[in-house]
Amino acid sequence: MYRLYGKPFTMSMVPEGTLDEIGVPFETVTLPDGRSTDPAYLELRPDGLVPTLVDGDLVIYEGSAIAMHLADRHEEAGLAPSPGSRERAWWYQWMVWLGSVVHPTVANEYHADWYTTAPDGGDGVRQAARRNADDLWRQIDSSVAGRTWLVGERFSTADILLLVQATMHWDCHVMTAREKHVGAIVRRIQSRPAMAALLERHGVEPFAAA
Ligand SMILES: N[C@@H](CCC(=O)N[C@@H](CS)C(=O)NCC(=O)O)C(=O)O
Repeated sequence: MYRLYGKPFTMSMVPEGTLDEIGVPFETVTLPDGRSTDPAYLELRPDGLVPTLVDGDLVIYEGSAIAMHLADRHEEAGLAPSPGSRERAWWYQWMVWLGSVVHPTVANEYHADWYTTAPDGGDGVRQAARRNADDLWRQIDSSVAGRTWLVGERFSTADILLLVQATMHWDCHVMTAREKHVGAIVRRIQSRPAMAALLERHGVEPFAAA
């Protein structure tokens, strides 16, 4: 059985939501707050962050990478476009970009103290992260105009990642009201039963109707 190491309201929601959508049983291990210093966990993920998935003798970390691996392992669930297709190329684009550009901007906001050595520098980092996050979501809004799902005509792991990133925005309800196309797509994503249950389990208030 898969074992997923995670924490409430973190990137571990992405592989968790992927496993829920696939419908396979999995075990979760909830780690305490902060970077783990537990040597047994550091053997699995050397930076002490979550998520990490153990799949038999395979250990894999990075939320986007885990979700992509799971989509490939369970092709029948249809959570990734066909290999070699244009949609597959865009799926890679969004999985990598949301995980490696948007999420760190969010993390700058939550963990401002990780990004400065100045004793009073946290506020400046936080303000810059908020501005940068707003800029990114404005950019995302123009990219998702008129789309049903983030990639092609089918729901995919990119939608799970988009929803999770939207919930992590520092002022997510105001942002999704302002960015109308983002608001429409995240409401569609959260209306799937597995996604609604995921948000509820993590204490996230659903996005309100427009
Ligand atoms: N890009 C990494 C991000 C990992 C990361 O920043 N994890 C955060 C949660 S989203 C964490 O473990 N923080 C420790 C804590 O806040 O307790 C991934 O997707 O795995």
